[in-house]
Amino acid sequence: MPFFQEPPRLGNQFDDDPLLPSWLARHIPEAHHGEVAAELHALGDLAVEYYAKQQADRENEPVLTQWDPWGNRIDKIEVSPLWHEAQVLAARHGMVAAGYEARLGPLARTHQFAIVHVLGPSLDVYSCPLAMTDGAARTLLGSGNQELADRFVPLLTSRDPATMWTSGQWMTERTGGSDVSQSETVAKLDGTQWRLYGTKWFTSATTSNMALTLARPEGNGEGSRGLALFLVELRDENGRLRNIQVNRLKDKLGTRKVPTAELTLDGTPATLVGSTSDGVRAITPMLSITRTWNAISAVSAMRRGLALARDYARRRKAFGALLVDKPLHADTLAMLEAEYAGAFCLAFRSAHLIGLLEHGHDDQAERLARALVPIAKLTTGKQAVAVTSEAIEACGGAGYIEDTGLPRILADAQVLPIWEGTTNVLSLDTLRALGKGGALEAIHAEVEACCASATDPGLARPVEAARSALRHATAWVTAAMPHADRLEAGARRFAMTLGRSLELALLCAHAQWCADHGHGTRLMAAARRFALNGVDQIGDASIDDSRQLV
Ligand code: MFK
Repeated sequence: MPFFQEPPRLGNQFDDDPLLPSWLARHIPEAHHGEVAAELHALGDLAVEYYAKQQADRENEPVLTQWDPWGNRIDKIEVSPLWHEAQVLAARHGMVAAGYEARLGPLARTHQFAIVHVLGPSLDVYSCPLAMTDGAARTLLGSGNQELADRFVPLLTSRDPATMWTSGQWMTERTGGSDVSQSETVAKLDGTQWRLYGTKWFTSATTSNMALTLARPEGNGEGSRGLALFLVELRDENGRLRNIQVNRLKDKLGTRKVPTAELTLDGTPATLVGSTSDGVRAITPMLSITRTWNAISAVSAMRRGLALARDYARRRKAFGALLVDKPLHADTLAMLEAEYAGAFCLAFRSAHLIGLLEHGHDDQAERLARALVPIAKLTTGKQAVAVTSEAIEACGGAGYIEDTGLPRILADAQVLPIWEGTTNVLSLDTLRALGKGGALEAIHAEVEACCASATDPGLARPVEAARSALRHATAWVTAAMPHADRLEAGARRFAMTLGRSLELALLCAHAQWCADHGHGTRLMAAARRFALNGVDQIGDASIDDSRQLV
């Protein structure tokens, strides 16, 4: 009988998660914990079912038809069959709505992102329109425009697939996706109606019902202060795009199921959300929410890659033993599991903070959240690429073959450090957040509270690694502060060190809680391994060396 390798399989994606069940047991009040765990267990099975559908749907991608047979411009985008199902599942399971429901109070975000974490990786990056939908709802709620909030938020946060709307976020133009201050789209008043003219270069999920976008009202000055925030309803009552042309779909490395397009706006009717200026500031609630989605999606991508790599190691024999019993293979997977555990704690702590802020004002939580959101996004984005790359390598050559479905995990993860602010842009945003004052102190308080709670002697070394890396980062930033170039050049190493210190401290605290509450000592092992992977990345690289090298 010739040999055929069994493929890796997924188990229940809630029960098998090494972090999520204990995280929920720790944070969700007892009165609700049973029902939330049961809901997530059911979603854990659904994730397995949709993983199989994902494989079957692998080759379907969005198709743009620009013209009908009679020469009319129609610009119709047909998404993949799984995306149609994802839209129904997302509404039904509250992937956006759960974050806005009152039942769990400040833990609504923890509940919502637990759902996203379990189901998201099986839905072919449908998380993209959902993240922007969530961001749009939050932005409208905070905009002071009650009329728009009353009209659109119930649609964006609906659990009814027939009525739920999704929203896009159009910021990127040919002038750039990072420095949006140069945006060329102009807003003109036509009577009382604003109309937008310009090109949007990277509009993800162009099949959404509405979008929030930036444009410069005629006569406004240059720079980001001259931009204003607008809401666009994409289609009229007959389903026709409102003076919007879809020029082409983007040919991307990954996220190929997401219908990302280049658009021309040619008199597109739009509604002003707030004032006729300061649009970048007005859209920042959107950025905080989508960056949190990004961090959770990074963690989910790691989880999916590791679930498959772990299972494969239990099915694949080489050199006389199962891979899982080979010391080097086990060592490699352990390193990845530790990265996942740290990333999970930071992403879910950010989600928790957002929930706290949405349910009451707390200065300390606000300062901490302002810094943690970019730090979590940039740290987990990089980890997702590294971990998913290793996870497919752990499946050997099969990991490089498209119809195993494995390479897509890496290709999709590669977007996570790019969109929603690149690693460098977010490193600079971290400095911007710390510049507001009080944020670094809030990070210290967070790390210290976590470290102080981790009293088991088995955690002593990781606790010290977290504390000393944070001390080193603080000393570095204090010394670099007066030197603009030095500060900017080291911003990524600084932000990464903050991210890794936070991850390790949060992981130590959770590991201690698990050990004390009957959830085992696995996460203590994860904390010890994470510390070995390296926490402190501070180092004053020479700016002159950099100049010579580039
Ligand atoms: C699975 C996940 C799915 C996610 C799907 C999403 C798909 C969408 C695809 C995309 O659209 S990707 C492109 C997304 N683009 C970005 O994320 C923009 C990246 N660039 C930045 O974040 C820049 O830092 C920024 C555009 C904000 C810089 O703009 P400015 O105008 O040069 O910055 P400035 O003047 O410092 O900030 C203006 C105001 O906003 C200031 O407030 P004040 O006017 O009160 O002083 C800032 O403090 C504030 N601000 C900036 N960033 C903030 C912020 N406030 C809170 N949070 C922030 N992050």
